[in-house]
Amino acid sequence: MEKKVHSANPASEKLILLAEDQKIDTCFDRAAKMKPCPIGEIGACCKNCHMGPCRLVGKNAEEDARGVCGAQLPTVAARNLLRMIAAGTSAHSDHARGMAYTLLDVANGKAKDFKITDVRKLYRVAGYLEIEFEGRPINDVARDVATKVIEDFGRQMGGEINFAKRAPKKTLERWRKWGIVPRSIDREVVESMHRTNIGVDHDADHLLLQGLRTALADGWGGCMISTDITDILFGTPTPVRAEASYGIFKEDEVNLVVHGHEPLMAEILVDVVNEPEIVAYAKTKGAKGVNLGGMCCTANEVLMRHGIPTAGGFTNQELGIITGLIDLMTVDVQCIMPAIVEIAKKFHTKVVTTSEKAKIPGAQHIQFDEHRAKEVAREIVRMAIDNFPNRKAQGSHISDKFPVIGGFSHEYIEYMQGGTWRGSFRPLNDAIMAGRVRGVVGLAGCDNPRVQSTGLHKYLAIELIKNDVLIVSTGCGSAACGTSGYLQPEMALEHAGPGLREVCEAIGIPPILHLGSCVDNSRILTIASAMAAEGGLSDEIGGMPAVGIAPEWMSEKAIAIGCYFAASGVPVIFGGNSPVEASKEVTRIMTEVWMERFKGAFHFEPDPEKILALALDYIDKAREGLKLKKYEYGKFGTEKVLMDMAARREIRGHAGL
Ligand code: SF4
Ligand code: MSK
Repeated sequence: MEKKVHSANPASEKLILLAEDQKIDTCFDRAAKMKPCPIGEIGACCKNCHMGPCRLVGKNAEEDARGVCGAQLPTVAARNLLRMIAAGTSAHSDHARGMAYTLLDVANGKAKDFKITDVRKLYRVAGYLEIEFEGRPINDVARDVATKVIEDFGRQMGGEINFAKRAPKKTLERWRKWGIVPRSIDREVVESMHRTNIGVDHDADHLLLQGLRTALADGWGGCMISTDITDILFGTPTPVRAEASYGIFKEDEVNLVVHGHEPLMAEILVDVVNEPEIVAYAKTKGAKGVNLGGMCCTANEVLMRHGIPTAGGFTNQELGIITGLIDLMTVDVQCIMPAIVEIAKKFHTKVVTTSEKAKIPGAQHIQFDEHRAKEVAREIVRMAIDNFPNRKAQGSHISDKFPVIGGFSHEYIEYMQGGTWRGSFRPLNDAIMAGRVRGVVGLAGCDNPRVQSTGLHKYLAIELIKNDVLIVSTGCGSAACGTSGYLQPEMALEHAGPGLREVCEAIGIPPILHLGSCVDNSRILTIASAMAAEGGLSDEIGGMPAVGIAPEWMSEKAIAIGCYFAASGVPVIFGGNSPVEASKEVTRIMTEVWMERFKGAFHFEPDPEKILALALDYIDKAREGLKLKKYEYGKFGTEKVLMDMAARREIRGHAGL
């Protein structure tokens, strides 16, 4: 029998085999042993009260089966999905709340180790919030910005979240028509939990509309707030060189890894690890210095702004420890496997939890406090240094690593297309209109041990760019591309179709743009809005030749993200089995009804070839709907990419616009 390959990353596979040899249990073993519950997996189980859990199974389950209270499958499947959205939204948004509070503390002089790094971005955000900034002290503007976004968490008595109006007018009108503009983040989450409580909302469509409202509170609320405030505090990313995979760990330095999602402590660590006293202390223990690396989305945050290397995404967290080279791993919130503590015991690695919200039995807890940030960070770095002499020979010191170019923010992509004063999305829109770029795909979401981990990302990344589709990636999608070498512009350009390659070379961008962490999916929303405003394509996000794909998703946060893209007008395709498969009605609403109302849809498709075909079909149909030039590989005329106005008018003429 052919041996199963667990990961498409050869370095990960080596570590998985080593773990098997040493009888170290990893998520790959547990995934093989623990099959998903076939009832829960498809959304047919309800445990919302203690008359259940009720399993709505059987031949004609959709028509006949009822829980003890009488709830039928569409209700149960929709309620389950809504709870996933609420949980995902609360995770991103609680992270955003922490960022907003920190900005307020900085403005009030209470978080002395932080500062406002990007004043230009502060003014830009103040502009969105209609806050006067000209001639005012920076801290006053920052205080007003923080206060106004904090209102978005708990606003009472109706209203709309502030950033909803950053969406194209037509997109916002659709939301208003269907009553899904979020009032406030916490309110939508609370209402979702209320409506899914036993005996409240039983109408699947009505439940799913609340799902979209909650998801929009995530995308245009929590995620967008988090991205913007992180940019204000630590700088809006610009392209930066980094490295990815396990080879980032150094034999002769203390390896300190930041894992999780929140950037606050990681940002302080970036400064602290290079302090002369810290380096001198490391030398007293036989190390040359302290090497800071990252994992998952905390990694993405500091990679985007400082070029801190990443060891990879979700499924690399246990394997990283098996290298035997991590002296200390800090974990804050989200996507942290508690199993790392058990694996760490087999090596010398210390695991330190740092958030007041998250503890893991067996891990040491050192609470991060933004009011004495450097002090806490230094304590952690010293602990890592003290652990360096305990490093053992066991493990596997893997040397594979790839160069990565990250740091593509909305602002930078705009700047690349015209410079500081003339930045726009015109060249990209023109390239799409001319058929050089067939469309755009957001490749995002987790990597997953239930499939060949990172393999679906790799397959889709290469096939899409071959087909002249520009990729914007985030989260562990970016990590999967980075640890495969695809975030090296030269390597990606080699694979890209001729039209995409020409455009990328003309603008000076790679075919796969690393946009940041999971919360930075909000950058895709604002880029799509800017493309709509630029003209020549759709005048709303819906109808653009754009698709969202999360082929290996596993987190509830991914479901919230998928839903906010669908509500914003983007067809979304997730890999794996559908968590609402039990209900044809719920599936119909999420695909057909959402398409009619919002020009977005949410599909689940386990077969990667079908994901690719569906994505390209959506893109081509959108092109047809916009009356753009039919996409043909290698055929896009001879005109230059960066065209003058007459040439652009000519193309619009051909396109019948
Ligand atoms: Fe069963 Fe209804 Fe209770 Fe769900 S809410 S567990 S379907 S009785
Ligand atoms: S970390 S949510 S595994 S993308 Fe943002 Fe990765 Fe998915 Fe977590």
